[in-house]
Amino acid sequence: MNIHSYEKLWLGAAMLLIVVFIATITYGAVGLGVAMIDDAEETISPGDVFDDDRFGEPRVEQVGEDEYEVYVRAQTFTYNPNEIVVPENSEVTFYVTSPDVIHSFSVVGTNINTMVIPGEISTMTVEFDDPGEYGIVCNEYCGSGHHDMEGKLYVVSEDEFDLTELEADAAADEVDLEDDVEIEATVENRQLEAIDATIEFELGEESQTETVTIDGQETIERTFTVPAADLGEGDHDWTVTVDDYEESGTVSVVDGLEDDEDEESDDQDADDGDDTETDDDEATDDADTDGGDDE
Ligand SMILES: [Cu+2]
Repeated sequence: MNIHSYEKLWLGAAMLLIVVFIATITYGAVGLGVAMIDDAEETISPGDVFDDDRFGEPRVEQVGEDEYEVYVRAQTFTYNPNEIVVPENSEVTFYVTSPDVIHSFSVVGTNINTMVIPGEISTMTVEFDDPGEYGIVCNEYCGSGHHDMEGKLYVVSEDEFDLTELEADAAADEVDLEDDVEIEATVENRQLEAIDATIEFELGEESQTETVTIDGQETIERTFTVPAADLGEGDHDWTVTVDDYEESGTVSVVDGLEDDEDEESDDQDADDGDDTETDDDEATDDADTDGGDDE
């Protein structure tokens, strides 16, 4: 049988191509460790994802000097956290799972690209040397909102990076004119190293600034107290600022708020039918009134 020389050439090229493909896949699997998620990895029941220590509250965590762990929940049709911030020169391990359907977690422009299967935890470790901004997209069709499923990954300079969290609120939204208005703030430093932070309270015209050092993985609590009388009746805006973080709200100072409440409790006493006590109270009240009249 005579085979044309060109045909021999193409046959040879086709054979070579097959060998190259097999070699590439083998190198990827053995050399680079590219693998499908399988049951050999840790599993999690999709129904327990929201109650899980790691995935119930997805977040970035510092685990070593330049080592971070990021827990991500891929769910219809968003990523939580939706914006991930890590520092440059860091080694970051991503743990991603899904409570609902199959998604993917792909960081555009990097080789982070994994399927996210309910019940499985996809794990990838990546090194980020330089600051940058990357889009995160889902490339597994997951439903009607699939095209909107996206997030952001920011790699920032070490100076810019922090894991500080501020929570602040008023002890009560309505305060009697005779009481104190209290604004409570909690500042958490989730990094391993101590940080210096400036806590600034503002309430109406009043303000207070304090510089604190918060040890690694520690939380501090501060309360800013202002007598309601100093603020006067009405609504007062408050703001708590810790470096770049800010929380704000409004407190109302009401005259006679407590009197209203007292009347309500008095009514309750009367209903209880403890007549003796009520009589005593009335007797005292009368005495007081008399005393006042005399003056
Ligand atoms: Cu999707």
